[in-house]
Amino acid sequence: MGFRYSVVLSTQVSSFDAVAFTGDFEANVADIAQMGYDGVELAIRDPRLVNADAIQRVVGAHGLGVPAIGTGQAWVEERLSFTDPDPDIRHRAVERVKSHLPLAKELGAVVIIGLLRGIVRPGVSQEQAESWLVGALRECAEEASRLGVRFALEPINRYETTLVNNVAQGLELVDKVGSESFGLLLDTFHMNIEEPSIEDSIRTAGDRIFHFHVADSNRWYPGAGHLDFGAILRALADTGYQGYVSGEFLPLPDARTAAMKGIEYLKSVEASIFVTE
Ligand code: LER
Ligand code: MN
Repeated sequence: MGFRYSVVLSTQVSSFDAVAFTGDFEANVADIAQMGYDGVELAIRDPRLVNADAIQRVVGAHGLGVPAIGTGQAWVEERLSFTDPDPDIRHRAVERVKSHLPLAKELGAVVIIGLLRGIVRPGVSQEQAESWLVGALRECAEEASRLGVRFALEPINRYETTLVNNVAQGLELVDKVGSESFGLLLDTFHMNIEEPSIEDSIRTAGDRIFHFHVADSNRWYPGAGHLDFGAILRALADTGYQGYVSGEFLPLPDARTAAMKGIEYLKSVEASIFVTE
């Protein structure tokens, strides 16, 4: 067996700091391929601002896949969210996610719902926010199913959102939305803060894991903190996960060094745990 590895690359300059690569798209794609990655995860604020054909051509020319498209910049830069008290903002957030689906279909990518879900805003009850969230996800699920695209919500730690912090809450939401097109993105950085046992939660999420982010405990590249990536990759493999293991870590000490050290470390851990197979 063997995992495929990818790393996050932003198609626009962004203020989200755990996106390792920004800037010249083609040069970055070439660099990432050279390092031994199998794919690039793309952070896209608005699909209308990117040239889908150019992306496909550049990525394909370097033999890389695109496992996932991140949408969080629409929250970071524009404050779109599924749980804003303003119905127009909620509507625009749903439309934005729907607008990612055709590109995701072309690229064979999962669309990520991270920060775009929003937070419980002052004056809004938790129940109300959750009900808006389920409604928005159902609307997206209908379109995703129609197109045959998968999308995934990422449980995010309590310091970044007040909605869906852990795997148990994520799975509850998956049940409520009730669509085969909708699953979870698990991220080891958030799991380290929120899960009693990262490995148990991975096993519980099982085939609902549509995508997987890796960063170490300090959000540096894997190997720079104290997470047990041997146990984590073992648990992920046991679920039958067929997707990519995608690096989303701080560009420290710089983006290239982090990406290189990250994949080197993950491949060595993988080799050691599957040595007998
Ligand atoms: C996005 O994938 C993520 O992990 C969040 O921390 C965004 O802030
Ligand atoms: Mn993440």
